[in-house]
Amino acid sequence: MKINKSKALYKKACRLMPMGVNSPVRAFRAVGGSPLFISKAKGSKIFDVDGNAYIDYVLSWGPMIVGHAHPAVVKAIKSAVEKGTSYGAPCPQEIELAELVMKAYPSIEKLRMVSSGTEATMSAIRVARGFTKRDKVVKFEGCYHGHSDGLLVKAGSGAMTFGVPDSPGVPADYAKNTLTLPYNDAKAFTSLIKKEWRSIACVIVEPVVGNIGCVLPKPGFLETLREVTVKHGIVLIFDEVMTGFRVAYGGAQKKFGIKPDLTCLGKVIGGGLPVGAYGGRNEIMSMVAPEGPVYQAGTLSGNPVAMTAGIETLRIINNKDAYKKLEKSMQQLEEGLRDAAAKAKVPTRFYRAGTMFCTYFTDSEVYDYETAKLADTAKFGRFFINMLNRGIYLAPSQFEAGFMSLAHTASDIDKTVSAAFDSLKKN
Ligand code: KE4
Repeated sequence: MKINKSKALYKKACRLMPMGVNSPVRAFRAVGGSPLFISKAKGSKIFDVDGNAYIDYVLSWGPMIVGHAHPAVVKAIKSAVEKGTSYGAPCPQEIELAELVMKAYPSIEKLRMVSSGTEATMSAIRVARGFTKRDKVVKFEGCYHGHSDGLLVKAGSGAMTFGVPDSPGVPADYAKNTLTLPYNDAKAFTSLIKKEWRSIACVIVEPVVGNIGCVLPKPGFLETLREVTVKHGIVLIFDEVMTGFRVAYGGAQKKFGIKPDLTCLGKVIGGGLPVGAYGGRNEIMSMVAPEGPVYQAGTLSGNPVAMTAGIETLRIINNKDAYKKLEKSMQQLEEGLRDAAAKAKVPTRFYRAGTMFCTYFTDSEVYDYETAKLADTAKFGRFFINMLNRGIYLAPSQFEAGFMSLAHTASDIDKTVSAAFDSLKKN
């Protein structure tokens, strides 16, 4: 692929933005090569400024589940924009989107719209602390819940797994209130809670982990989180920013039959515009200002144009046929990629939950952060570049998930599978 225009733009961008990007993963550091500048997107495809077309499995990191520039979504946004872009006051669209979300997530009795997944998780943790009057938060290694200070924390060396900052700029004081455990380790979780429950406000978890690739919960893991948190009055927060409407219309909580106390959403509910949301049990959410004392606010929260994009997107996927089509496409992709790896004799492990997936370059099972890290990232990097040169745009990191949309056709997937076979043979 000729990408001279992207390269020239990237050089300029690097003088203006940190490593030329507005979000780190876009810089292609994990895979090498120069990031592509995208000029437009339509359906399952994105087009770079040099005119190259790619079948897109990043889909803006999940939101574009109906495909890019869906005619109904574009039409709805256009008409919304003509009525003004932001009021800073309540509008009917907030009610409409809230009703759609709450119908799909019965555990959400009251919700608050925000403008990103980070805001959603940060706010959910604050209200859990306000509700329980406790300070500590439990999270799991490898789970990413956005970039608020208290969540950029990794397991400390201490036996009590007290958190230490996972980024400069996060004060040790913040980090020490975040306890980090291995994902899928129900035993470690139960024993930590037994010791520390009196000071623990909440447990936050990606019910399917999309930020170390795609890691599924072991049978009984989520059930243990639910059972132990109920017993000790700890708020269980499902971070469904990625899994929401992706692993099922009703999210991971529907798929696994677990009712969390709070849920965080984002991505799909904005249909490509900035929307996040957090919500759950009424007695917890009534703590949120101005109804309650826990402060949280946002200039563009509930923005009429963003709400409209979310409403239209959910309307399109809110039917059995949509998920039947998504499932059929995912099965075709899964079988094809497994088959390609077997034929090319390259050891890989493929995991998926609904329409989020990951191929690990490893021949051992991946069930947490430590086992995901055993994957051969150099091999993944070569695979990524080979696929890009064949017109397939995957997530530029071994530790990210890929996504499917309603716009992907059987021939898109056939092309993806044959590109994968050629790339794996070359790998
Ligand atoms: P945002 O603040 O990026 O809208 O959402 C943060 C977030 C929260 N929770 C989960 C489970 C998430 O996956 C995310 C964001 N996901 C990343 C992809 N790994 C967004 C892409 C990026 O950071 O550029």
